[in-house]
Amino acid sequence: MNSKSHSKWTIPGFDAPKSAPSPLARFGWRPAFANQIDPDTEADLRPARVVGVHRNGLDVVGPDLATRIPPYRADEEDDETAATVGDWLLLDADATRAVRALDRQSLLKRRAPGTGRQVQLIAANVDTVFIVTSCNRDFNLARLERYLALVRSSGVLPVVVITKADLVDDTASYVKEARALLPNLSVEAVNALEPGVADMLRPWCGPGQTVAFMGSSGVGKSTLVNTLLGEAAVETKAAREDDDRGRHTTTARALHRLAHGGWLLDTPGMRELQMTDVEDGLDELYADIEELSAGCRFSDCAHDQEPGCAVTAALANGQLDAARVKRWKKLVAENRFNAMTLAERRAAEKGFGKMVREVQSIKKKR
Ligand SMILES: Nc1nc2c(ncn2[C@@H]2O[C@H](COP(=O)(O)OP(=O)(O)OP(=O)(O)O)[C@@H](O)[C@H]2O)c(=O)[nH]1
Ligand SMILES: [Mg+2]
Ligand SMILES: [Zn+2]
Repeated sequence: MNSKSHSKWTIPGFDAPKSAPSPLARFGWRPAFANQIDPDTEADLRPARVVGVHRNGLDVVGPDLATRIPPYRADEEDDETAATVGDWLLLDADATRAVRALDRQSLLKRRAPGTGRQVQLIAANVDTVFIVTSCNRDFNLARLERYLALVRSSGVLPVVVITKADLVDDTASYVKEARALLPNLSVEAVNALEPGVADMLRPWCGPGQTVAFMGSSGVGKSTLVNTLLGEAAVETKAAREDDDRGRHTTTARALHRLAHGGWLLDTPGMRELQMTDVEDGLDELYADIEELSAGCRFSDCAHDQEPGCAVTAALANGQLDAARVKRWKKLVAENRFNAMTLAERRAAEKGFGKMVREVQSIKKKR
């Protein structure tokens, strides 16, 4: 975009200097959104960000704007086009309804729980995900890898936040294990109830930044949100209930605004995180294994009993960890299975029965 067309922009604050965030930038607005607006026909439309999704409407905010508008979906046939938390919409001049949605910078989604193949949208335009787990029962490398694959496949920065550090003698082993999952992964062990946690997590929560919290029920996502906000803005579980016990306390996703300009997205705990469309994340998480497997004698090697298998060789000489290779196989198989159409699954059941049975046995175990 050249500077001439820049001068046509009527979006408030678009040309504001970088040092002082513009009114829109405080809501997470970026040049990539501004660039999508046609200055000739859309200059009167009002950008607004979705901060809450309800059955009968969307809560949207923007500079001098906070209102509820009817639900919006660009394509009735396509679930992914339904407006979700974090989306940017262009509203009519009166801010009564959405005219269109702007292309997303990132989209977090999962396969909807149950047997259907629908996708469930988690959030859009998120910069960082705090993958929250706790030092007690919830801590599980396989689960962390699931979240990491999902987050990295969306091109979002993951940060692992291990809560309830105050309940164990030493957090070092948890931090070390989590850090080993992905190169350069940031991992913080915290007491989510301790106000000092805000300083540790502030680097990701600056003005205009959007952070989503994901993790099992009871790990302390809402507790962290309250501590960062400095007030009991959202309900948390009664103190005596432990991880994964009883019902979820948070039941809806909502964006909360920090006084200094960041946005926090609290989400309900997830019981099941089914992988779909996560190849990119898996390639990153298991880059070393994928690279090795390129050296297997057979291109369709299952890394099981095949002769000339580079993965089996690396397991034998201690270069690879057996538990991690097992997790890799499971996630790759699950992702592949979930990507199939019904017809492909039927064909697969005949032709590649083994893989399908493997996936089904994984599902039963969870
Ligand atoms: N001691 C201690 N307790 C914590 C910590 N973090 C959370 N808790 C407690 O754990 C319980 C669950 O916390 P929540 O914040 O409600 O958990 P959540 O992840 O939001 O759960 P859902 O909304 O059900 O998904 C609450 O009683 C918190 O007070 C921590 O770091 N230390
Ligand atoms: Mg909660
Ligand atoms: Zn192999």
